Amino acid sequence: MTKRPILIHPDPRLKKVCAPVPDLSDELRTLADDMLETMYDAPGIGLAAPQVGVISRLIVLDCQKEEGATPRPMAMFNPEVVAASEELGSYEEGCLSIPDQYAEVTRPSEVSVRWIDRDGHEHQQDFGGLWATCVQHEIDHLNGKLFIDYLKPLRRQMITRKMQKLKRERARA
Ligand code: K1U
Ligand code: ZN
Repeated sequence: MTKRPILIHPDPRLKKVCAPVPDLSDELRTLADDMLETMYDAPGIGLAAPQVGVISRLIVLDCQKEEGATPRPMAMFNPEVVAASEELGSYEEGCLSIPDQYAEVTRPSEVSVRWIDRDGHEHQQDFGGLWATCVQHEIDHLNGKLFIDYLKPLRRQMITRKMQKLKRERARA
């Protein structure tokens, strides 16, 4: 497994609507493994393919963040929210493409998600709590949407400027 560099906002690849994965291949399974390695190393609880520069509908997640909990890595190809609760919940979200910036985002508290696993089998499962928040955040990435797109324009602009500065500093280092 290989760790891949994570793109930092603003980057045009993070704004693209990703293409569905037509057929599973060893190349895509390797990408999923690399993304899990990259996510655990960051550390994070989710990662979407565009964050590593691949414009395909693939996400990985593992929201078992308590110490000592058994890891539950998931890779979802072509994930879709097929139902969402009317009840909403707020969570202070972060993003590995927007380091050290956090903001409250309100989303459906529970979602039912359909996806294809690494063996090509279709699944549908209901998610609540942090898993529901994270899977929606990751599917948003596949549609070119970042959590800062839910914020007021001024706050979004301030965060974007901070990220531009961070990228300039990293390029100089
Ligand atoms: O998509 C990403 O950029 C990953 C992001 C996922 C996410 C976090 C919070 C709410 C919704 C989605 C992250 O993993 S940010 C890092 C993070 O939240 C975390 C890191 C270590 C331990 C626990 C959480
Ligand atoms: Zn993110």
